[in-house]
Amino acid sequence: MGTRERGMGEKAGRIDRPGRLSVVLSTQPARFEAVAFKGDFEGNLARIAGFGYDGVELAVREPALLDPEDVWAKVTAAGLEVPAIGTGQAWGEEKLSFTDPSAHVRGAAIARVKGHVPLAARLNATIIIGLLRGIVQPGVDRDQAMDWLVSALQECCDAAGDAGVRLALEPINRYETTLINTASQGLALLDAVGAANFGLLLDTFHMNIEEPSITDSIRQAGDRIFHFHVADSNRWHPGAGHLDFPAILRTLFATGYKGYVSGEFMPMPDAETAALHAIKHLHESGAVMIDKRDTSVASTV
Ligand code: LER
Ligand code: MN
Repeated sequence: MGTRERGMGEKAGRIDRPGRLSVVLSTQPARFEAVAFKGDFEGNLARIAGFGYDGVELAVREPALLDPEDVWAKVTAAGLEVPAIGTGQAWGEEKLSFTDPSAHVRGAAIARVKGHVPLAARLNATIIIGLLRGIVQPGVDRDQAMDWLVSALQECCDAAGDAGVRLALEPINRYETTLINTASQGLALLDAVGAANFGLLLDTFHMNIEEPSITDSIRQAGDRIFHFHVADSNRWHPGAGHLDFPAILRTLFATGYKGYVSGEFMPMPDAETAALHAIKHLHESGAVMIDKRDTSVASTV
């Protein structure tokens, strides 16, 4: 295993680790509890790089408040990459969604996702469609909600595709949404939308609740996995619960997945301990080593 060439912000003694790892960082204060890092953007970038992560997944409520060049410069100065941008705060804080009965709200949700495209293009990041898809609201027919969802996603995929940006739909457990809880429902939605730049984000926390077998569902999703979230069964860091991360990561990398493994877990017992334990446990779980220069698999632990 050789050391990797890194750009600005390289830290002495930094060595290969399993896959490329990122952790979620909110660009502004947020209520969502499974984000270990919030506020003090540059300070958190430095801390996260110092823990040994390769990247940060940014949780962004309103991209219009950010300058893509400024974000890119700060992330790059810290020696980090941004594999993905989360959009769910627009639902959590503003209740924007693709499936709201109000055409005005649906339009605002679509505009918000399109607003993420310049930032995602600058950062070479995938745009995550999580809770922004919404729920089947009272008085709305499920087929109607699905029609709104499919056409909103087609419009967003078109806009993102023009800029070379990908979107990833995240199946989310039944306690948070009534629309798309499982990987197979996600795959059916991908087929309905029919866009090459549209894939899945699988999250081990949600999968543990909804999938009969996490590894079978990873295999089923295969090369349509665009991004991957890790938290343990209790939504603490990997290693704090009962999920089998060696089997999960082995299966994920066997699909040919070369993207980031991104930590979305609660800051328990605190953010630093969680971030450090996550790296250690994922390493001990025997993931594959990925060479950042060409993103090909370099060796297997
Ligand atoms: C977002 O990635 C997620 O996993 C959801 O649980 C957000 O509530
Ligand atoms: Mn997630």
